[in-house]
Amino acid sequence: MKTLLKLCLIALALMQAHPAAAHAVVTDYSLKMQPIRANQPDKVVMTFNSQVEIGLSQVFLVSKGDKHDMLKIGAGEKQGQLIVEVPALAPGDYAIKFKVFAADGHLTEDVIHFSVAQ
Ligand SMILES: [Cu+2]
Repeated sequence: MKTLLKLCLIALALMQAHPAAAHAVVTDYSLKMQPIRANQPDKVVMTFNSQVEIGLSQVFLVSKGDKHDMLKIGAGEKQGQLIVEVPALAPGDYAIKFKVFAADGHLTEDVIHFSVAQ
């Protein structure tokens, strides 16, 4: 299992070193301008520099205790835009962890940390 994990990490590192411009890198996300409001469902808009294969991509909400919940995602209005549906959250610290496939089939994995204010 550990070897497999190591191989995955190496593969991921190689993928990220790949110079193709089509790699999906997050260029903007709505949390920067619009924080999530407490105790009501909300949406996060993520913008990538390339088209994203929504069916192959996964977005998780990470909450206290390293709890992962898969979030519903959909296409945004613009190309490379992803709409993430966030359930009602209590105030606190969270993260959005995403594994996104670009149109060229390469995987990008990253984490965005955010807080929900009282
Ligand atoms: Cu690529």
